[in-house]
Amino acid sequence: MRILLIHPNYHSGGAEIAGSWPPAWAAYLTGSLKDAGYTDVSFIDAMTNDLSDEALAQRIREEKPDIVGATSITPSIYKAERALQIAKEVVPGCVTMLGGVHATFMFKQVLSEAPWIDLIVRGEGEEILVETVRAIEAGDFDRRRHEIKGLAFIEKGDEGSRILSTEAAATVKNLDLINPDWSILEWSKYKYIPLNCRVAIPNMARGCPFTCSFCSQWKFWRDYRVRDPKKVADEIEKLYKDYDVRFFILADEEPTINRKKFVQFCEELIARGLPEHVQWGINTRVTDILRDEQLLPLYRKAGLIHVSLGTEAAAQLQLDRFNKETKVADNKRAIELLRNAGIVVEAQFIVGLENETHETLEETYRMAQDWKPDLANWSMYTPWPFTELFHEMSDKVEVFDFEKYNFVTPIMKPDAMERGELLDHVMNNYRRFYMKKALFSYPWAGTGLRRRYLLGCLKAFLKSGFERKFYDLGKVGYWGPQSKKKVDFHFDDERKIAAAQVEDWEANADRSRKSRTRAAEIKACGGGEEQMADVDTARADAAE
Ligand code: B12
Ligand code: SF4
Repeated sequence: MRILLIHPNYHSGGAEIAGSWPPAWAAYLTGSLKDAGYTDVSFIDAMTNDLSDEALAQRIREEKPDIVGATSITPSIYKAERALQIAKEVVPGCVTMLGGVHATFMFKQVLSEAPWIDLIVRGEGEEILVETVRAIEAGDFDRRRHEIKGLAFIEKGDEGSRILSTEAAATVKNLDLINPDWSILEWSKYKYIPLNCRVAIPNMARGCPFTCSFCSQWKFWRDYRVRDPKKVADEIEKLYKDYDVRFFILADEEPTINRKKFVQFCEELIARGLPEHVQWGINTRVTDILRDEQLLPLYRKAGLIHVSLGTEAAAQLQLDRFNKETKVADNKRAIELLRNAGIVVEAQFIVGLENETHETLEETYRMAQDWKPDLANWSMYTPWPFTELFHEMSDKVEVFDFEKYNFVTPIMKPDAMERGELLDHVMNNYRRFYMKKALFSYPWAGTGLRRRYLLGCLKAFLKSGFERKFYDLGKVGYWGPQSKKKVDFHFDDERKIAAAQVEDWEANADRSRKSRTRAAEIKACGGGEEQMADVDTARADAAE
């Protein structure tokens, strides 16, 4: 079996400004395939190599694959669909499959708009993929596909075609059994601009026990699982020794909730002397930082240099609407603690909901000044169609061109302003924030690594600004405040939610209404709280 994996060539002017990043999914899936005996695996990173459709077609033709798999997040979906269409065109007999968060939740949409995709893998890919490849190899996939959990596909029958999905597969229970194969990546291509070195994205924990209303990740990974910290340290050591990786971010949503394991991980890195060579970053929650005040020096000693905090909003009402379970005052304190520990801290704001005004945008800027993070980010609220918040406000979502669902394009139009004005105010926040940092903060941040890191971040910002890639400003034609009325986000109005997808949502809403009624009935007849899924229990499990 020749298996080819493709990372689609999608770009947007957000996180990419910090460099070119290696696709972890390809390493994790290749590792599982190889462990199962499928060693003929190759990988095309069309994104990093910026491959045109023609160049991609040529590469696929050369590979002559039996199976082609691509990944998808919401904004890369059309590029992923197209990559698989190209695969079918140049190698008509190959099996095409798609995985990733967007395909997982939107399989009805995807199979409606891209019927050339043979199957969708829903959820974590490692185990489902191996089972599927075995069935394809045995030649009985058409029969077995109904039995393999975690798939979706089009079934053609006498009465037409319909989209079917099998039962959801279980999550990978023992993450330590996955041996990612990092050798599948072309390492010379991956560079982290702030430290001018190679970068990797290993995974220590999967899942998040919180349930923020704007976020899809807790739904995707479901239960929280964490790897043996020693094994993660082995992996970091290998990445450093074999591939000269000197910076990594943990791919995790919530790496610190299990404090014991996180501390063990840090101690393991220190014991191996890795922090002398390798620095790293995480995304985490404000509440964990407050909890770990005393441990922050240890985290720094282990090489943790960058913490991105989901501070999200300047107003408590908005935090509550996001179901964030934090307080505005907590944000300021967490930032202060991280800075005192010598860790670079980044505050993330989500802006651009329907109730955004110039005053609320200004408030986020004032908060950024007051809290004093080293870096600040204003992400445009993006209504992932599989989140609570999307369904709550779906009558206000007008744009279904998923390619623009990327944190940098204003998908929602605030009631009080045009999208161009929103972009302009956000740019104004960035200009003022980073101008002050460049003049009065970064150059004077001591002489060590912290200063070098901050100046490196500034360089990445300036580079993307100069190339007009930041927030896709070049693409949308933004040239400063004078152009705010003329920017064009090039939304494709033809893109709509497919009928099959709408039916699926309606059926789900109906199911959850019924299950709520059932739960209420059980409670009313004395069943008690413990009969219902409990987020707090999940959190306690995660923290163990
Ligand atoms: C690292 C990262 C990046 C890196 C990308 C590195 C790379 N080249 O892959 C950088 C920093 C560049 C980046 C950029 C962006 N990112 Co990003 N990123 C992440 C992050 C933190 C980790 C991704 C990861 O590696 N996870 C670990 C791997 C193992 O998981 P996975 O990719 O989901 O793969 C598993 C399954 O999905 C499945 N699977 C996936 N693909 C396939 C394919 C097949 C064939 C099969 C069988 C299975 C399968 O199996 C895998 C193993 O179980 C996630 C959040 C998260 N924790 O996942 C956000 C995340 C993926 N990013 C997101 C976004 C929006 C973006 C940007 C658009 C933001 C921006 N404007 O900058 C850009 C888009 C970049 C691009 N051109 O594609 C969103 C996507 C949300 C959504 N609903 O689509 C996420 C989920 C963050 C969030 N909080 O919402 N990102
Ligand atoms: S804490 Fe982060 S990953 Fe978890 S649900 Fe909230 S936003 Fe998503």
